[in-house]
Amino acid sequence: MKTYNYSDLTKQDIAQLVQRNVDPANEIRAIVEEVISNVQQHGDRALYDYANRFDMVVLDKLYLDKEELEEIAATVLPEQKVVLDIAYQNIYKFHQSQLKTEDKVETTPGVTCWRELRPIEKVGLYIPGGSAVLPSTFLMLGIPAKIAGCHEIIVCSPPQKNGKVNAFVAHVALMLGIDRIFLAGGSQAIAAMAYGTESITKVDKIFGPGNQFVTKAKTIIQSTTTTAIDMPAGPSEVLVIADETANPRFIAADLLAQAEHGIDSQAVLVCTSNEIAAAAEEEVEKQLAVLPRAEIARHAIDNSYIVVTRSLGEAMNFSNQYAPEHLILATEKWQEITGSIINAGSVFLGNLTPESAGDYASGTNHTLPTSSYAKAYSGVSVDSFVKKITFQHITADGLQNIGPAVQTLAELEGLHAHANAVGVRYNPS
Ligand code: HSO
Ligand code: ZN
Repeated sequence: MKTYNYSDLTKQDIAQLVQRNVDPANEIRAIVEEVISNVQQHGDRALYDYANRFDMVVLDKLYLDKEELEEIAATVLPEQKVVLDIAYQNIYKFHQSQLKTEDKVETTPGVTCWRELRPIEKVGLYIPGGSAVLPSTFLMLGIPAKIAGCHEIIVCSPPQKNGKVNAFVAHVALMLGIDRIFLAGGSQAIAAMAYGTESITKVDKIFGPGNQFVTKAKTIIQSTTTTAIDMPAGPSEVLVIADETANPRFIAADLLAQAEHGIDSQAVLVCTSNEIAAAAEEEVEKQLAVLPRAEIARHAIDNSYIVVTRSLGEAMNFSNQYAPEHLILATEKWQEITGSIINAGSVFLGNLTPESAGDYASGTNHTLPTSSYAKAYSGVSVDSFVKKITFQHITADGLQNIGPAVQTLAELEGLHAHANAVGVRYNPS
């Protein structure tokens, strides 16, 4: 892995190092736009055609119903169901705690303001089905949607060559009480959920990761329709901050866990110790050699790097500029530095907390902001599936108390009708 000394890096060097996922040529936009317009015009017909063209399957129906899902899920083994249940329970427990009723606030005597949650009525979940099928992602999106109380949950996943979905995906649907999965993948699935087709309802918000076509489609429909998206997603990434108390074997394993996701994943090590950095690099080679997805991980590692710093403070400085999706603090001194984290999607503390735990079963969500979007976005949570509506109530006393200020402010803006809407209420008769 390329290794840099933090103290040798200029501002521009750092800006370049932390930059990722740029798409200057915007190459795939034209292709995706064509798919979107095709789905918009031809609805279901276009989805059948794309299943044929892209997924190599002739579908006679665009969805799988409950009975079919049960049949597909029948091959899931009891011990696999047990671990899916453990993940489900922990994710449920953690996300349930996010549903909080806020206090009512009397800002002035007689003037009360508060916020109440309401679910987003119709949500669309995209469950990828590419090189690694991720039923865990279905749990991460489906559980908060259920807790939020969304009325309609549309699920799209690309059909396999047999016209079905993976057995674990079918099983998770049943765990969530979702009894229909639409067999649509790629940008066509996003278009279908954003515009609606004969069989797929147009949704208010679309969630879920996907390849660059899916991501491009999400960013396009976000500005061309009234459908919102969870976040702009890019390739997955991890940044490990390590010091002399870290274990090089653990560091390497964490870097590779990220690297095996895709050839464009990034795994960055920021380390205060030259020895630990060198040992971790050696370990990466050792562990990489025996990984089933070594080829993918190798590409990602080639696209990754190490930064050696003089202190944990410098390391955190770099990390805050990188704004990683996942941040691992591989140090016994993690408690001393968590306060200085400014930008990160999800943080893993100490030497015994692997990112994999959060990917699957500890309870936190793994749908997180990548490509430095952690500077402004949070990961998916129950909040992502609700709106927070403000309410206010004013009594007769409250109107006397707040009214004159409102009237004067309205008049100084030259908006007399606004002032009048207060004035007429002083004497209701
Ligand atoms: N690390 C991925 C999530 C995932 N890992 C799913 C395994 N399965 C993005 O946060
Ligand atoms: Zn992962």
